[in-house]
Amino acid sequence: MNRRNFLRNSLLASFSALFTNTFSKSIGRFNNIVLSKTKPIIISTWQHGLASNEAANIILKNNGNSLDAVESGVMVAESDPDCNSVGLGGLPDSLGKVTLDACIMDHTGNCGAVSFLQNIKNPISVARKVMEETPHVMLSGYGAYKFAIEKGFKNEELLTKESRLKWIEWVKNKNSNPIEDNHDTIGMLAIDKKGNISGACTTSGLAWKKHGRVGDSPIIGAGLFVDNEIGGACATGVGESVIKSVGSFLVVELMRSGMHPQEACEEAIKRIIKNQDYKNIQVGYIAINKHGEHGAYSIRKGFNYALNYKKQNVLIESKFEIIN
Ligand code: SD4
Repeated sequence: MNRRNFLRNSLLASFSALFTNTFSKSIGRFNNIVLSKTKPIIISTWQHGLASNEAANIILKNNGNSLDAVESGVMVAESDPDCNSVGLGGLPDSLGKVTLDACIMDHTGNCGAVSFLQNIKNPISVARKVMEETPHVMLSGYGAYKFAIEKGFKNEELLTKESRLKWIEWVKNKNSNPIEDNHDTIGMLAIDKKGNISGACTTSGLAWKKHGRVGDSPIIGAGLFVDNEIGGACATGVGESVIKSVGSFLVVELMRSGMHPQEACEEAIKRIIKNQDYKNIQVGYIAINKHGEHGAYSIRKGFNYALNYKKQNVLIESKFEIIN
């Protein structure tokens, strides 16, 4: 590097340090709790994130890595029959079939996914096997099922009595509230003690969806994205809107350009509002950056997320763009 470039780079570095400092002070308004700059940290979508965070935290507390943490964490929601939008007990599609989507991504940028998977309770672990034991990123439908069975997963009926009754009700009336019926996907991001970030996202997708429909949750860049140098993001809500805006990738790229995770989530939601018909939909994002700062934002009221850091595990109401 010549002297001129050196001086220019030094000036840029000082300016950016000053900017980051001022910026960090000004972003205190974004979160309803004090900004965390703590590792480990775990953040996940919706109320069931609380129990899932606990499981992830056991791994991180014992010096485990973030990949194991997010897998074990979201498995709690997948295995809970009362979680109506994830794994066992998930609301079915229009034919009464529970079809699952999931993906996982680690700090090296490696990732795996399954989509349109049936009769396997923990799709996140199948996604991890796709990542670790195949040269591929995603397996789908019967192929994903066959792979899971080969790897020792059990065939299980995932349609619970309660979900079946809700489906019968829907078949009779064919009316559904797209906002009310469609939340509970779990997306989780974690940073371990080494500072490595991983993420996982798993869902039964939109209730009463067309048979064969795949949402954003198994799609790297849409439902989940992690870049260990920058941070990670997850999405929940109407997957079509997230896919169209490549939501989680967008949030991470906005953080790369200097935005705090809160600002990045807000900008990604505003992008949907600007470019799409958002009237009857909900989308929410959560994000963390490399420093352990977090953010969350949704189109409308009602989205919440679970944050585990500094020995606390709390449910926080997300800020949102519009009231109804
Ligand atoms: C999907 N994004 O399949 C999922 C649904 C969801 O909270 O996130 N619900 O479109």
